[in-house]
Amino acid sequence: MLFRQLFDPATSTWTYLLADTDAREAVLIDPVREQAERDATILEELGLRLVSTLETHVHADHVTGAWVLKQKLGSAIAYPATSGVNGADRLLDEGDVVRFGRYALEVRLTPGHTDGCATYVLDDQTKAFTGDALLIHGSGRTDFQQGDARRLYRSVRDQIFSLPDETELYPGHDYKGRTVTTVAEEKRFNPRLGMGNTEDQFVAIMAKLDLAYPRFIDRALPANLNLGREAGDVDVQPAERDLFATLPRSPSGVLHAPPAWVAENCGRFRLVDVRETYEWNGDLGHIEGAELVPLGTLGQEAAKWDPAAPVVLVCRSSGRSDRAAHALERAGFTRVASMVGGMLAWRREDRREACL
Ligand SMILES: N[C@@H](CCC(=O)N[C@@H](CS)C(=O)NCC(=O)O)C(=O)O
Ligand SMILES: [Fe+2]
Repeated sequence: MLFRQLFDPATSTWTYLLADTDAREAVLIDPVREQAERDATILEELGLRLVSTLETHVHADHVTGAWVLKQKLGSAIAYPATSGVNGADRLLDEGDVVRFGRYALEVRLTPGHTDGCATYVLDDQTKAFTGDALLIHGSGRTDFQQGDARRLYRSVRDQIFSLPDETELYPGHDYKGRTVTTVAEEKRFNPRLGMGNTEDQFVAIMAKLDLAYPRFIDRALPANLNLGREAGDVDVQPAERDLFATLPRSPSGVLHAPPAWVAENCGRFRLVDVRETYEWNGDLGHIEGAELVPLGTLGQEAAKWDPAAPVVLVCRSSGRSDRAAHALERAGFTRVASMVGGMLAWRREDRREACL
């Protein structure tokens, strides 16, 4: 599994990128709006499709990048069901599972910092993303957003400390440059929630914190309740988003473009037919506007093309075009799809569109 820990220095926020590099599916936990461009670039460079963003809670200190990333990449927006937000694509409840390729995150609700907090646990329990329920040797504050120290104590004890001692815990923030901790370390050394402290002791500690009001709360709360969409933001129509972002991956990891999608979006990509000349001129014919580049010569030809420009590959039944798509991705092309079913499907659907 690919795993990247990303930082927003202005708010000391951690964002986590997790991906299956075979299926090329990724999720981002707690993206930051000001870092959306950085995150999109990393995803593009690694050839990953962002399936979903996940929020651990409605943040008070920064605006989520969820809405901006959805506009750019077509990713779904997931929030805890208890968070009270409007319009999320998915509301996550206790025990729900968010899949990316062959991996998955399990949802554990951990209210207390806010009443709508969740912790995301990787399916093999080697990692858990605690948001602000548990910080490294600390905890999220409980003095606003329906915060409740007693609930937080029970959430951490029941839902996080019940994980194996070796489970790595990744927090929503760290203000001292630390990156990761484990269940065992927090049980021993967390001065608020560990060290044998009772619920009453924790409540007393939290009541005395007297923290300053977060700097950006007045901007962050309304924006985050609205998925990170702010005044003046305009929703982009799906057709104007990156065209390839919404295509599904085949089991072998190639983007699959249905013939109807190809017909609808003609002119927005280079259409390359990788069959042999006799097939191009044969019974199935070819799509007007496609270029003939037999598979054996594709490497040589493609070296002359811009690897950032989108390409759709076609053959008879999509066996060769799938292989060609893999080859182009290995050669650094970032937007490559194979027309699923090939010319057989195109003819079966009786398509006559030119692709110019
Ligand atoms: N100084 C920061 C404080 C941010 C803050 O209050 N963070 C929350 C998480 S959203 C928290 O629980 N902090 C715990 C702590 O500072 O111990 C700001 O103004 O943004
Ligand atoms: Fe928070």
